[in-house]
Amino acid sequence: MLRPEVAGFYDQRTGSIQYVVACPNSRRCAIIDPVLDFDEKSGSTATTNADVILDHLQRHDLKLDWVLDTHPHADHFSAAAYLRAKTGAPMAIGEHIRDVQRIWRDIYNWPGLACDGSQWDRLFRDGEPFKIGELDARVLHSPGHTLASISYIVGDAAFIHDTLFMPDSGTARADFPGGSAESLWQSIQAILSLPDETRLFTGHDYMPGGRQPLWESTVADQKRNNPHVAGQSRHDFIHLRETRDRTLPMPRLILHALQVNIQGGELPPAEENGRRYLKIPIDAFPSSAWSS
Ligand SMILES: N[C@@H](CCC(=O)N[C@@H](CS)C(=O)NCC(=O)O)C(=O)O
Ligand SMILES: [Fe+2]
Repeated sequence: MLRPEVAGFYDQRTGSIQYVVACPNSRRCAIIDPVLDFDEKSGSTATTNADVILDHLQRHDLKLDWVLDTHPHADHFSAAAYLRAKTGAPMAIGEHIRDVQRIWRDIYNWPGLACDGSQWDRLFRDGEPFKIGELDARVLHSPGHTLASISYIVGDAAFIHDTLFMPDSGTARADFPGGSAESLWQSIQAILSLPDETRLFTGHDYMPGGRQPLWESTVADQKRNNPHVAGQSRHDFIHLRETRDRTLPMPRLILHALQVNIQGGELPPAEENGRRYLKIPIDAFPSSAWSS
């Protein structure tokens, strides 16, 4: 089996990992989960993270086949639209993005939002195969954290985003609109049924105990060492996940980010004064925990 070359790019501000997965033979590649920088205090955007990735492509003589997102992120803006505009590469996500668009269209009271996924060039079905150069890639629908979440399996590597984190960090939360701890459990079981030596690349690392950021594990490692799955039953996992989720405040940027990410990372259009604006719903999540 052809083994992809994987490079991870850590965004310290959001604890996100962005990936370049490359075919060693053809020098063709995909970017997964790129971040568009946003500072909510000043309302400023920047393309620092995405430009580091573009620079990496140039230095390693890589040609971009795809800009991929695993799910509509709740903690940062996607840089997919920016990277498509810069490179012309097609942008893709899972087909259930349409369901997520409908949920958030109602939360934002946004009747004009196209909820057909037409903002992307391709919507992937569960199990759908595709190519990155000579590499065989396929999609595994992995709902739970969001309704639309998918994992990308490329050769012996799986990009599993917000399902399992590093073994010392457990699993992703499942309490966003459309989330489900039960679905997350099923999605995790499907990932753990991949071969033991599969390289797993996670979507976030929050550096527990102040350790260095890490993002690569294996199926065997997760089965042995992740306390959310090792020796857990489905019932216990759901209980643990739901109990913990009730204590977690919403991500700092969830209300900013979803309105951008359900449009593939496209910022709202400028108003007549040339400025773009975000819209924040008030009291949309009355039962959510407050940040201290
Ligand atoms: N403190 C972070 C939390 C972000 C967050 O909720 N991350 C999600 C993934 S998008 C998660 O699963 N977090 C698990 C946890 O915080 O235990 C923020 O405000 O952005
Ligand atoms: Fe997420």
